[in-house]
Amino acid sequence: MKKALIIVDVQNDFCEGGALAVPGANEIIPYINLLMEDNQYDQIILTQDWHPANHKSFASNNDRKVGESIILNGVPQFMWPDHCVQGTFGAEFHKDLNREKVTHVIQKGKNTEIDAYSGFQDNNHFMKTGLDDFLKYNEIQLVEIVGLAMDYCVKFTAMDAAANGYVTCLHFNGSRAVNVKPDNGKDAIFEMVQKGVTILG
Ligand code: VGL
Ligand code: ZN
Repeated sequence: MKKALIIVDVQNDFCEGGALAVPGANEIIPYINLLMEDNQYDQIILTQDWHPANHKSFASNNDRKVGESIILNGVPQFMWPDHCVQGTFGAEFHKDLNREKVTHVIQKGKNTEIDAYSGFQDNNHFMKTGLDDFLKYNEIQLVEIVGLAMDYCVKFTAMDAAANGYVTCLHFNGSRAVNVKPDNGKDAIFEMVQKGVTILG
């Protein structure tokens, strides 16, 4: 059985000191590096949040405050601080993440009009990113998922992986939630389990 590790959005803006810092984010980096050292994966894929500066998920581009919600092209959209702007330091992968064994990178959130939490597709399910095609082409049957943030991009990537027919496991210890509301991380676990994702310790 061929296995892939999907490392979601381990970028400076989601790490300590970043524009959208996820509590405890830096702690998962050594854990992820150890997983990769095991040489058990046929593919190691990074996803990268990669927004144009005028992206509509940014509060600043909608005359809104961070934390508000709007309807953007028919889909609820949380208003985020500016983050992961293409070509900036904040969008770069954290320097401590070992990228030697990475085989593929998927950039997402490039369309100004719609956000993309999942590594597989836009939030309006309009455009696929190429991740599913890549996994199918490489005959991957099982995916393990780690990264940031467990209640947004990790959750939607894991649920889409399960929906697309992959045996899907989330490494709880390799993920951290942003917890805009205190229970979001815990709720995300329940949602993922309901959608067929296995949680590993
Ligand atoms: C993410 C909020 C906005 C994530 C990306 O990587 O979880 N969250 N953009
Ligand atoms: Zn984003």
